[in-house]
Amino acid sequence: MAIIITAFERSPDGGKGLARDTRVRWALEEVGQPYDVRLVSFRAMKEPAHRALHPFGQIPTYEEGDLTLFETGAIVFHIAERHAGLLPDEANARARAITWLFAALNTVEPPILELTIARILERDKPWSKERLPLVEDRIRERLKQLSVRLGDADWLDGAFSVGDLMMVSVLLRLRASGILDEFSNLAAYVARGEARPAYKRAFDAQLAVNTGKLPTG
Ligand SMILES: N[C@@H](CCC(=O)N[C@@H](CS)C(=O)NCC(=O)O)C(=O)O
Repeated sequence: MAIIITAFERSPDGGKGLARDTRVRWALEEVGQPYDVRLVSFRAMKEPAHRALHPFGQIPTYEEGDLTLFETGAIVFHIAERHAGLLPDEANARARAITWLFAALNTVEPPILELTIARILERDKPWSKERLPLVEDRIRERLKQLSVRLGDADWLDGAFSVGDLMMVSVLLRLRASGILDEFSNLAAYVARGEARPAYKRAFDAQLAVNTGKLPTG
């Protein structure tokens, strides 16, 4: 069954791979599933045809036959469940990998998103300068805890899993802030994720879209 995902026609990051279609592309590359991409403009994302796929008018979406999904956590989990390569076979190890997937999205990503909001959307507010260090410190606190848990391991729980894929994707959004580099084991962890051939293929595919070349599938 052909898989179709949606992505920005032009990503606001200009192709740095921070738009969330990259995580879905990465998961599909890890499990060796080909996919097509439908590019959508900001305007089209808010129109009824796209909202029928994604109630919040966002990307990415995932279509496979009569199945339509939104939310990268759900999409990546679906891919990991259906295809070998992102979840361990052993039941408890599998449950732990899924725990890291949730931890990435529910515990680590929220303060990182707050930083984006504080830096971009709230930049002009009179209280912005006071709020920014508070948000940054909340991220540091989370990263410190994650850094302790990772220690000198390559991945969060044994072999690379869907939990690492999501955690690396979430942490990547921090690189420009410099905060990631304050935690050398986490910076190395993210670099290990980026060095995976599947990540490189996913990154190159979104870069091609955003630099005006034809999308790759
Ligand atoms: N929680 C959602 C977030 C989706 C999301 O924020 N997508 C962004 C692109 S990375 C988007 O479509 N932004 C445009 C908008 O919200 O109007 C997920 O993980 O899929």
